[in-house]
Amino acid sequence: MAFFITFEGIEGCGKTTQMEMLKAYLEQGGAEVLCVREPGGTILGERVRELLLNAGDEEPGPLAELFLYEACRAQLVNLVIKPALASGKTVLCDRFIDSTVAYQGYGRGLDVKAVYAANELATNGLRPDLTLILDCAVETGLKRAWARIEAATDENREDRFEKESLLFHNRVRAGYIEIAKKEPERVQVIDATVEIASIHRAICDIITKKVLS
Ligand code: Z5A
Repeated sequence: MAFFITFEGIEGCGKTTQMEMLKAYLEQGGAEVLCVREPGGTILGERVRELLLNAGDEEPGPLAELFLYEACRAQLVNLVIKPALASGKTVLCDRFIDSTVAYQGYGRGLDVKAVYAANELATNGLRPDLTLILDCAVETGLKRAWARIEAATDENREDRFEKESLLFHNRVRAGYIEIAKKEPERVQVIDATVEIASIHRAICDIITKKVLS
């Protein structure tokens, strides 16, 4: 059955690790699964990703940043996510609309209602069936994220957000908690401070109840 699941949280919370583990779990059960990431997943999206995460001399301002994320999203939804869902695949997405609310709304301070409206426009109303927010302290996430960045090659550092202040990251984390409070039916918060295998088990339990039952 086609199902759309998104993974969210601050940097280094473990989204990508958990998405790959869930993909393997679902495939063992016979599902056809497609994993995508934002920003990215299309030719346009991957090019814009470079601008967004490794901006060089001219950083986009908050509004320009918002529209760049939404442009990537519109392209990904139309070219990849909708066709995959229509063909019966389960789609797992590493970040989606809630990242924009948390980062550009709560983090950068753009009007949160305007961010919701921009999301609606870019997705043409497509919403995830389930969103998993992996929650951990900002210090924990950044420590993990920096370890990944230090291991990357220079041209692929993607460290613009990690360089933001702890205050910024704490606003983003608080934004995610607000999102979860507003939409408890869609959004589940998961403790991301424990071992990778325990988080995977918690996610599989949620999937069994919400998706496979
Ligand atoms: N952004 C935005 O502002 N607005 C938007 O609308 C969108 C995005 C869509 C790109 O995200 C950036 O774009 C992002 C927000 C912004 N900010 N940044 N940077 P990204 O997803 O590409 O980048 P990220 O969030 O920084 O990804 P990440 O650092 O790769 O984090 P992750 O995917 O959550 O974690 P991971 O790769 O699975 O794990 C990181 C490391 O921690 C790795 O070595 C793991 O082995 C380790 N790990 C994972 N889980 C654990 C546990 N439980 N214990 C110990 N170690 C662990």
